[in-house]
Amino acid sequence: MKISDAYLIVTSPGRNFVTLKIVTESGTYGLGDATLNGRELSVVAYLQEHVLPALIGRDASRIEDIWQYFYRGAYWRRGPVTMAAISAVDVALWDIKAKAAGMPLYQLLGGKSRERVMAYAHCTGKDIDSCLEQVGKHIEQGYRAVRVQAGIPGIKTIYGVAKREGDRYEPADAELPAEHVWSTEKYLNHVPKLFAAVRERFGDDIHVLHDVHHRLTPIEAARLGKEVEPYHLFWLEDCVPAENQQSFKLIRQHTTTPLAVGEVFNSIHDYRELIESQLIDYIRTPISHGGGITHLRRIADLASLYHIRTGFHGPTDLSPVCLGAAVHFDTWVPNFGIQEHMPYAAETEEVFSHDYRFEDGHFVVGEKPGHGVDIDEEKAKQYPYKRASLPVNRLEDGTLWHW
Ligand code: CS2
Ligand code: MG
Repeated sequence: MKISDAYLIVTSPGRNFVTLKIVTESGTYGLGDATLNGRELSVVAYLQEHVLPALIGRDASRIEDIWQYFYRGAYWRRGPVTMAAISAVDVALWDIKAKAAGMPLYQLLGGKSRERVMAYAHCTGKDIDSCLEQVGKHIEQGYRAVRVQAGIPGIKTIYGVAKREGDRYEPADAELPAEHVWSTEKYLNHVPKLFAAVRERFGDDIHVLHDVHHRLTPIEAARLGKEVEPYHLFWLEDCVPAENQQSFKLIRQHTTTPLAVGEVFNSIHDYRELIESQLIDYIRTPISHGGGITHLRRIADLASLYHIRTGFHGPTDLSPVCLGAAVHFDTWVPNFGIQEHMPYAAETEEVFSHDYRFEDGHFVVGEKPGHGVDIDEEKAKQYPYKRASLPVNRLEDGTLWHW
């Protein structure tokens, strides 16, 4: 099954996506997602210059050997750009292998561990009441789990809340980083009221998640985790920047609130201490950033030894190719936790077709051979790339902080 061609499709239907297409001599092709929000063309250059030329002529069935070739052979190992490139190759090769075997990807991984995959919705609002309105709407749509993010009095622009109702808030439209101002004190004094209000209005059954987005120190995260225990959150996500894995020992000493980490991680080595010391409860690294199916299986298996479950990152800055592969992985993986769901823009759905379904708050995997996602290359041409940047954050005194 020789690789005869490999090329990239860069398109921006609603936001920027980079898709890798690997074609074999028989005509069977596979797709991988190489999108890294705000760094798209870095991954394009890495793939074009250092990966695609070395792919041509290789045996597409040798997924593990190709993974090792681009990982060990890179010398400059790991990092978001390198691992996004390796992830795209890996997912495309698993897509090809499943198509060649005539089976949906989840079968190749080991078959179904569940009929459907629980998702969580993004419920946001400029204030608590408007966030609660969103929670009500999503519960009516069948969601069993909601991520709640609300404006904080005294903070002008905050992660996860659009400036205007209904606008997208995942920043992808600023050519250069917008600068936001952050106050930990204002946030910590207000956000517990959000969870209290959700429990007050909707009771205990709905799973409630929250994304702190890397902004606290360990002791501040410990305070927040402890203070919100009465609201038994499903998880507090990214409560501190996680380069220092030791930080979580301090947080763990103070609170039983479950912790989710890893959307900015890109290899098992980022997790080792967190997993082996059981300092977290969910791993977040998406398949398109963490080394593809091949490496995420390793991370999920290590996590399973320590009672840790998956909770894949899944906002719209990961393409439907990544989500499609994730739904197959989520359907198979024994230590599944939850899958993030943020509906794509209509243009995105126009360019990418998929056979996974979303109904009643859950994903249902498709039965087509492969991961079931395809791209319309003609339609993709209608949406040219436009540079986009994630914001930066400063404290009120001007200190550059974590966004
Ligand atoms: C967020 C992301 O969905 C989440 O958990 O952390 O939306 C994050 O802000 C974006 O992926 C950054 O590109
Ligand atoms: Mg997050």
